[in-house]
Amino acid sequence: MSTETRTTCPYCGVGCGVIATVTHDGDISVKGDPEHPANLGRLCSKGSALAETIDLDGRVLFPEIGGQRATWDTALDLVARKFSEAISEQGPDSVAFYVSGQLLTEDYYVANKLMKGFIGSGNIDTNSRLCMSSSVAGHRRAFGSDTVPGIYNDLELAELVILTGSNLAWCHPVIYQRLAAAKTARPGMKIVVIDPRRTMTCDIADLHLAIRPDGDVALFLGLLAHLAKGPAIDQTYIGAHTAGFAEAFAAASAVTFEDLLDRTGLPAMQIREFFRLFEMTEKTVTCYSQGINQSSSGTDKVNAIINCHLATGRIGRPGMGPFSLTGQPNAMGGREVGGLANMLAAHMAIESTEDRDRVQRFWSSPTIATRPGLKAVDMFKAVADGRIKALWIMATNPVVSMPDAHAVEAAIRDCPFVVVSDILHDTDTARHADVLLPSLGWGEKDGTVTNSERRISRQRRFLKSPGNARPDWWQLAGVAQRMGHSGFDYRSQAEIFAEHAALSSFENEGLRDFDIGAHAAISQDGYDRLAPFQWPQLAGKGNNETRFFANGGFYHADGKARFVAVNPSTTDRTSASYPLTLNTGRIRDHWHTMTRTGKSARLSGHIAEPFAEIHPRDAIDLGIRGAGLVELQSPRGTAIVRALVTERQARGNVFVPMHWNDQYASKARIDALIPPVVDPFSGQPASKNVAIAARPFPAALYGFAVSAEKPSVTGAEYWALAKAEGGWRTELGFIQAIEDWTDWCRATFGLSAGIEPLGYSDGQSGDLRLAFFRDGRLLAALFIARQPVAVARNWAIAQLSADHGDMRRRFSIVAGRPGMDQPDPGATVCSCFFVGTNQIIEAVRGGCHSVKAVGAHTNAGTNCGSCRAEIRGIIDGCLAAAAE
Ligand SMILES: Nc1nc2c(c(=O)[nH]1)N[C@H]1C(S)=C(S)[C@@H](COP(=O)(O)OP(=O)(O)OC[C@H]3O[C@@H](n4cnc5c(=O)[nH]c(N)nc54)[C@H](O)[C@@H]3O)O[C@H]1N2
Ligand SMILES: Nc1nc2c(c(=O)[nH]1)N[C@H]1C(S)=C(S)[C@@H](COP(=O)(O)OP(=O)(O)OC[C@H]3O[C@@H](n4cnc5c(=O)[nH]c(N)nc54)[C@H](O)[C@@H]3O)O[C@H]1N2
Ligand code: SF4
Ligand SMILES: [Mo]
Repeated sequence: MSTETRTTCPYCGVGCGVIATVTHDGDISVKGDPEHPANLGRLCSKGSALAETIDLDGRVLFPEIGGQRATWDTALDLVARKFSEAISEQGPDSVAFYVSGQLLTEDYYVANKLMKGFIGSGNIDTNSRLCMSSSVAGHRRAFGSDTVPGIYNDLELAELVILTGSNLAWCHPVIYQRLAAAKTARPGMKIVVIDPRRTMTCDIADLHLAIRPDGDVALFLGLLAHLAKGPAIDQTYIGAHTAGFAEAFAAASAVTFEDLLDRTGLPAMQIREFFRLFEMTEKTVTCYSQGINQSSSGTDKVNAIINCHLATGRIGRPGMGPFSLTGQPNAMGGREVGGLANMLAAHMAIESTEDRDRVQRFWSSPTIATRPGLKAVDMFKAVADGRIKALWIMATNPVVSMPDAHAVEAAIRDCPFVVVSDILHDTDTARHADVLLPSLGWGEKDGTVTNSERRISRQRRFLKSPGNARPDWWQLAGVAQRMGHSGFDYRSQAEIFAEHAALSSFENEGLRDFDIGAHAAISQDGYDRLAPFQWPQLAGKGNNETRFFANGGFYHADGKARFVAVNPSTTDRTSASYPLTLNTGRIRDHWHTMTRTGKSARLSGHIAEPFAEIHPRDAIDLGIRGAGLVELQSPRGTAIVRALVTERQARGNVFVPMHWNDQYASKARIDALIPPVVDPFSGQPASKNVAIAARPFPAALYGFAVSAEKPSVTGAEYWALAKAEGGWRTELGFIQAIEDWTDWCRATFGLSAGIEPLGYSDGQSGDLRLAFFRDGRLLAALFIARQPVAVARNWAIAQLSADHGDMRRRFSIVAGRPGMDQPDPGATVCSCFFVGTNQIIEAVRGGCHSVKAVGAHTNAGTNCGSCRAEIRGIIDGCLAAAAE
């Protein structure tokens, strides 16, 4: 007997449908929902590993005040009292909420309602500020509303898909797979990737433009000027549905071709080829994500792209349009409820007296925020300088993810009253909470999310609530009621959703794009059965047209779109002291600050430590060796990570993932290096273009360890740990040798004094190996060397689960060059079937020259498919090497 629950993946904005199966003895498995329109059964590596990330290890299960367990009543009373006191003493703007695109719509709705309608401040901002706010600002400038015109199917229908500032293969893997499948079916389809790095997404690209950081505005201005002179310009559309073309064209024409070459750093041939493709292909979709949004010119980049689509009338028709790929599972839902400091609710504007009046009447609220609140970066500045007295952080980890992370951490630490609602007990942010509230996580909570194509899907619970954890909306409503506010006596998520839907259609009359009035009277039963649907869905209208703007109908007062005359900005921030440009972003198998994906050995095996991608020639200039450690420095902070020397990287650029934090590494919180530079329109931080310096980290000794218990490392300047099958793996770097390695191991790996190690040490080479056993099991093994340790990692990890009753086996761990005589699978490529690089190379050498053949031989890439691009890369690499 088992039960199946249809729900939605809690990770990226693709919004895949998931079927979770719980057997009678509690085993949980997940698979893609074949009926969900976003994924039609597919899942990526992260989605496939969901069942491994929902254990209760590390969870916060009871409210805590000052680190001590408390009841909900005491905790919520205290929160309500502290917020009320601050408001009565210093006014409503002395409190703030910092929330998240990972909240469900119902949670988000209640948070926004409480802050804007009842506390009466605009001080609710969200990590979407760091994520989508430039797109929101760009949409509002162009369309008069925050509308994503297209749908996923447009990518499949298009003849040209441009991916700019998007690593689709790793960040929206299921859309990538849909696109790759469409291209296989219609090989004539062209794909252009615009990214300073050669990412895995380039695997399906016909053209990769390795653009100079922030060269995008110039490129799309150049494109507009080019289009205006050729056959693709659509004067009819421009005349009927837009305003401001002449000014935009003048701004675009001001960029000379020389200037364009200089600002983009691209060869003239490539630029011409790109312009020609765009000009000749009516069915063009331009997708963009953080390489566009996270920039000091992010909003201008968005408008430069939209300008080109408006000028050609290629918007809102099948296979055409600008397409903002949203990051978080509910980035869009947050925008719909107005969760950003400069929005109101249901896509209404905080600046509009009419809108404010309408929302206040709908809520019957005592007050309403009269002006936008503080945007994330300014909000934390206000926390730092004491203007904010009480702060509630919910479902986000700003000590890791905010720019100027050290300053943000200090601000949170020193703030008089901080509430953190999270699912985990130990995060870099939660450790500073005065009140820590246990939230329900994915699988335990109920609600809705909206994906990148405006599709609203249910997340459904299939697990019991652990400990005393409660939904985020329940926590907010409890505090609201204790503060004396009416209008928060919700009994269920369904009631909140119904209210949200009713507000969306309240006095709407087609004035606002976001309208889901069809669900305004939804019952509990209807909510339980709610199938994924796209908005708008008006009352009494059934399913509507799911694209916007093919025939105009924009949301500016005159119904016309606006061209925006943007200027190319100069964004080379490097200097003699900080000569390199730091770019940051994501890897395939980790999610943000790793609180969930870090729990999965499978996902952690893909890339197990923080790294910096550096071009080989820069590495030579800097004296940095591949696999050595590198220290990165900006005026704000430093980080130590592994050097990954690769030609995929452009010269002068360094890429570091955003994921690692103090729970998993000694010093890899990369946001500590990022200054709080923001886009002037959206307030979104420029996390991808930061001047830094790099130098080799002077490690005297390197180490690698596997252990059954989670290590607690001291004495190593560099450490990075990752979950591994049967325990943990740890990479180490020491400036000085440890005096007594046996004692160090005991303290680090929690070994009792009675356990004596098996050891080997070579004074001359500096190699040292220690292994500790109990009852035929390996408890911990440490490998130390003067060079980066050459132990086969997956072999060493496998020893944690192997039987070591036999002494000879035990000796094999410390003898010779461990693992070198055994086949080492190499770094994990396919995390579904645990297939490593070396196994794939072996298969290629054995004659498998296609991804399919490798899959048939090793299983790699045959489940979720997220690694297919990497497999192809390995095949190409092997074949190229063989041809040399
Ligand atoms: N595996 C995984 N997937 C995720 C997430 C995750 O944490 N892990 N997070 C989700 C979230 S919240 C988000 S917002 C999305 C983000 O998804 P993406 O935006 O696709 O991811 P990033 O890696 O942040 O950045 C994309 C690319 O922008 C490039 N870039 C940097 N500077 C420039 C520039 O000036 N111009 C151009 N054209 N490109 C540039 C970078 O080199 C990088 O390859 O991913 C979502 N999906
Ligand atoms: N340098 C650099 N910095 C970046 C970026 C970048 O590309 N470069 N990207 C930015 C972007 S686009 C984003 S979206 C942010 C993401 O950054 P964050 O939002 O800080 O990252 P997460 O790890 O997703 O944080 C989510 C937190 O919520 C907790 N959580 C999970 N489920 C629940 C729940 O149901 N309820 C509650 N209350 N808590 C829950 C998790 O344990 C975790 O602590 O980072 C931004 N920062
Ligand atoms: S693409 Fe992957 S992470 Fe994104 S929603 Fe689908 S399964 Fe989840
Ligand atoms: Mo994001």
